[in-house]
Amino acid sequence: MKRRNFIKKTSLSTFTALLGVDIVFGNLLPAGYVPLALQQADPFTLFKKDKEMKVLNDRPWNMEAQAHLLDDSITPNNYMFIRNNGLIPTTIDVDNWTLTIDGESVQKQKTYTLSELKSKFKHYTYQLTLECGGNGRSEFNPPAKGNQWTIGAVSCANWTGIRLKDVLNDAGIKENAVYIGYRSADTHLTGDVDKAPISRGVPMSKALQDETILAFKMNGEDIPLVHGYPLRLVAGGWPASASGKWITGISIRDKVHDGAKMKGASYRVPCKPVAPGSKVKDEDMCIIESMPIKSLITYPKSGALIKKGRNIEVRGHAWAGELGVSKVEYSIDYGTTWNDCNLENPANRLAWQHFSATVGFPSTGYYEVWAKATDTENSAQPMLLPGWNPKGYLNNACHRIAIKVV
Ligand SMILES: Nc1nc2c(c(=O)[nH]1)N[C@H]1C(S)=C(S)[C@@H](COP(=O)(O)O)O[C@H]1N2
Ligand SMILES: [Mo]
Repeated sequence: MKRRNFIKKTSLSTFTALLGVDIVFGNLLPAGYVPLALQQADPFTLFKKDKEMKVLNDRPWNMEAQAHLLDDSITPNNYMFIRNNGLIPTTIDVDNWTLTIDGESVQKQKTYTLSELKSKFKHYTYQLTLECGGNGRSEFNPPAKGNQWTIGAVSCANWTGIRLKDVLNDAGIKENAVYIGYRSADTHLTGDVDKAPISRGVPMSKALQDETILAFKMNGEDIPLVHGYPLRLVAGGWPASASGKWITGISIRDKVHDGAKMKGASYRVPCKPVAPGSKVKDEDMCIIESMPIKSLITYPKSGALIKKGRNIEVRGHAWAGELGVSKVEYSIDYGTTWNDCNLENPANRLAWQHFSATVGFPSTGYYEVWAKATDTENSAQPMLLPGWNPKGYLNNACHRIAIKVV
């Protein structure tokens, strides 16, 4: 009798997660066979992204939105940027997925299954802003290596999960705890299974905040595979690199976490401003924590034509890391004069805030609309580039759109 090798259960669940529907007869797929629908898929189909999203890299996959695509108050999956440091896991077995809490400062190392986590701990839902530390990198000079993000590496989705602090407290936190560090299931680009593509973390104070969650749902559904299915750490307001996807472990550390991309120039900036192009000593680099005040005009689309005499509603979002936004202003004269926008309260702490303004233009011709947000500690966005740093992080310059009045 002929023996057929059937596909492993783990690859089957990954295919199912990618396709978003059950594969009927999936248990009969031959080993090594990739379903046609996935073989033929372009990244937009594969990740269910809008065709106007921009692909920055395909190994690893990195994609960003454009400002006008981010007009929704809560970012839907099809407009959410993708940032991967390694290869998306191909062996997700949800039924046997576990999370281990360990490290020097855990009282008792503990391993939970996904269903234990979901049944044992209370569920919470928050809108959380995630911005890549490198968003805006493309504008720096001298240029910084890495994905040349323009303005589209930011999102604010509705995340549902359990509080990280509830799980950490369940395992027990020793008094000498300083930091947490995550482990995840993606693979290093070299394929070396002993190397993590990324393993970052946050200080205990951030780990223990109410809004720092281990999420299993995004916008009310299973998290899409590329965004961290089946379990994701979400630490809103900090560089999104702190929000580990495909989480399998959290270590409670007795020192600053020293995993991949915690050292050198990775997600670190000069502690004090430096001249563009400077070499900065390792000990003069500081880990990025709360992200700076920033805003984005999501309507109208840059380049819009407006009929003379017509007012338009300009709108967008503003966010300020751990802080709130106290004010958003707009200018149509290159920052010479500013007018207040209406500003809404956030849905919860760490959610972005919506702003709008009715804007009129005095005559026909070319204009720019600039938006400038100020945080609750009175820091405002710089009009043009902020301080240069080796990896091009934290560009929070005012967003500008072009308008033609005809
Ligand atoms: N496991 C894992 N988690 C990760 C990453 C990664 O490559 N692997 N990238 C990080 C970075 S740098 C960013 S900006 C965000 C991007 O999240 P998104 O792709 O869901 O938008 O995920 C973070 N979490
Ligand atoms: Mo990032």
